Amino acid sequence: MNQTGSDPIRIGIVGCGFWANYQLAGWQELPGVEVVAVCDSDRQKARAMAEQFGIARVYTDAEALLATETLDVVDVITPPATHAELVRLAVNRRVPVITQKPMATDLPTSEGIVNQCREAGVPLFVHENFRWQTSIRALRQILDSGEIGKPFKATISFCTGFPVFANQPLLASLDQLIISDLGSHLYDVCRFLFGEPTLLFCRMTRVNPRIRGEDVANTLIETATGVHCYVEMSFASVLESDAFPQTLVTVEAGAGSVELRKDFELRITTRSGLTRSTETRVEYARPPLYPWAHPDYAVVHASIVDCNRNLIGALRPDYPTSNAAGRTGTAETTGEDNLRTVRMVQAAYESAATGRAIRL
Ligand code: 89V
Repeated sequence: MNQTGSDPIRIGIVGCGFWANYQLAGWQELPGVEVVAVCDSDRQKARAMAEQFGIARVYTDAEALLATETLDVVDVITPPATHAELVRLAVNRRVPVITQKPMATDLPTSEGIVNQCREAGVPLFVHENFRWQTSIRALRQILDSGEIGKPFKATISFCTGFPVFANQPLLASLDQLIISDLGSHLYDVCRFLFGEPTLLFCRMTRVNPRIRGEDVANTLIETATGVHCYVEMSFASVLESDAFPQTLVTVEAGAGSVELRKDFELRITTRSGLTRSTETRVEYARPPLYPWAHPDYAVVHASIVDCNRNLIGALRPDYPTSNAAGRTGTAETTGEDNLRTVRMVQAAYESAATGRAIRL
């Protein structure tokens, strides 16, 4: 028993790379959650991480981890191409599973993963954390309040020159890069803010000659609610003011607008009384600053905690969640839900290849 009044939630981690350090620290922020074992094919890496975080047991084989440990959930933090096989192993042992985004490298594999879990009755979640950023939640609250009216157009922007390949060298070797890695997040934010897409048109290019995939993509999305949302992303930008790793958003609506700017500034503009003039209110939606967060990624790392809390709430409906963590007992980013985001990623590549708009 623990301070949440029930048995600890036992987690096993597969993959001990750069991102796993923050995922593990994020789990350790949550009461009643215990990471009991870590696994990596590189024993040195697994040992180092276990030592750093005080984890009791180390494995080099995911099958052995699943066979030996009694787990409430296995958290898969490995490259996307390995997810399908690791989910299969978890399903064989009937252990609920979380994968990082993207769920897999293509839509058919993602559908296979979701179908397999559905048929076996094994819960599947995708760790999609951008929608859990404090500023994105605050923006959604403003939209839900109705204060600025019904949105009709928006821009979601993530353009940076930050050396992403220094910490995540695998990204430089991917045939499909920015739409898969970052577009997964941004399209999911588009769905979270404006609902499901109906039409999507995308252009992409590669600017950096030292990488394999595309590092720039521009997408125009129409949603069922009638919003035209322009999603721009770049790892090749040279800008006076680089907001990495913040997502900047502008929403225009019938009765006003809201801008999420650098440094988590929210500017809400509405009409003032009966005159045609406008007034702007400024708020700040800063993320919690965890001591373990990498200073360059603080906003993204903070959202790991709320995303994890939401996923645990679905496994243990009595788990204490804060308001920010959404409804207890319901995970927002289930495998089923995330398939809609994966379809957008696939549609973007199809649109970029054919020059056509894709209906969803
Ligand atoms: O959060 C992420 O998925 C990172 C980055 C911000 C570089 O896209 O890979």
